[in-house]
Amino acid sequence: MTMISKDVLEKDNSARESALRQDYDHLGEQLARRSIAIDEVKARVSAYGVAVPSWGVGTGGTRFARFPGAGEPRHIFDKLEDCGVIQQLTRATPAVSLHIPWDKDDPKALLAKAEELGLTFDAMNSNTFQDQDGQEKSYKFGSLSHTDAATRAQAVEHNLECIEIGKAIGSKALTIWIGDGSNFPGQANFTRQFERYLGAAKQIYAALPGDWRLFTEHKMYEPAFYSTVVQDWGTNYMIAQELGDQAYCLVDLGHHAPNVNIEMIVARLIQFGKLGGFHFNDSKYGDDDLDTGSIDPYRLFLVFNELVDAETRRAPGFNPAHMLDQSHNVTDPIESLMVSAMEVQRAYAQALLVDRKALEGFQESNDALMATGTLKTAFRTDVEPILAMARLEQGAAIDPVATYRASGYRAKVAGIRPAVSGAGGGIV
Ligand code: LRH
Ligand code: MN
Ligand code: MN
Repeated sequence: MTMISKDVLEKDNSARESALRQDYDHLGEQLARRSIAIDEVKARVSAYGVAVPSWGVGTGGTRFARFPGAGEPRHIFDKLEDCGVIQQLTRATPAVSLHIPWDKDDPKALLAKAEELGLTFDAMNSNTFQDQDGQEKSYKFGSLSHTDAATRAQAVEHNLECIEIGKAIGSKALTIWIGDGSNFPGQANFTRQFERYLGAAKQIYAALPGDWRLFTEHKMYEPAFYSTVVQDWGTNYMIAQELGDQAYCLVDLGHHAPNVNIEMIVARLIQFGKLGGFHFNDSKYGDDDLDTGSIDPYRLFLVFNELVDAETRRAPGFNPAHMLDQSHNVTDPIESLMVSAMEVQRAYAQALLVDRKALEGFQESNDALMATGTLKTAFRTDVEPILAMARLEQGAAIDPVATYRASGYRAKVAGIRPAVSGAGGGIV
């Protein structure tokens, strides 16, 4: 089942196809002069996918307000349909990452809907950073690191349930992010709190199927503003080491202090076999959850430069999960997610163009200027014809946003899905 009619897609593509072919051939000639085979780059881009977060297709919000758009998804099945649109038009997002309990539903129905739309499920995300209606113990003072054993047990239990749901829908990973921490100096004993966290995490790890991976996600602050239990990649690495071979660190690009060298964190985690995956987004100040590549595309490229470096030298155990994690406040979330997925692909394609042999030579001879210029040459290359041709050949849209707008999808679903009021405040 396709969400956008083939007629609309083909009409928009046919208006753009001949210009694209000319651009692709021209870029092919330019790359050939650099001894790069454009078709090989295109093949790797075509094989690349980044998972969409189910929570990203609804309009996000800040702690001040949420301004819902038209046709907001009512439930996970609407969300999956929106994800189906994104995949149909970009062919860059074959999987969806679910958040439990936000997306909790009958696993058989979830699987059937995903199959119908040609989607699969990526990592499961647990949620012990909010209380749910009818929940016995509150997470106000923490979850996996709570002082109360029964609260910790409840949080563990929730993670085990996420694994069970994941098993039924073909997921192979669980991502844990907790908001636990403290707001006042002295409120929590750092050491005992972390010990409690590790104890609880070990219980979850013990229930992990043999072919699953556990991703723990660090974040410097928020919602806790004085201290956070899993605050940085150092703590995250210790967790992965303590838990075992199936435990890895997840890097959300927005979860670091401004100016932190994220690409270097990525390199370190790769070197020690603990890079689990990514939540891609962009930020200016904190965990802004802005569209990937919208603020600092060069940083995204530098992250991908590390990934392609690892891929090229076949770093042992290197197999990171790629996911988006964004909040869309002022755009149509479908458009933002399509553009973001393409930005991730763009960074990948650009990183594939880096002349690694030349770079190594410049590094060895300490030629800083030429080394950095080698990266810049790749970054400056406009790879759009490669991405667009990869889409066209896979039956997707040359210009996904244009096709999406031409389809009138948002207006159509707005006629079915009731308007949602933004009155009453904000949300995560
Ligand atoms: C925390 C986070 C984490 C959550 C998501 C909703 O800031 O990045 O990944 O699961 O946001
Ligand atoms: Mn995240
Ligand atoms: Mn976040």
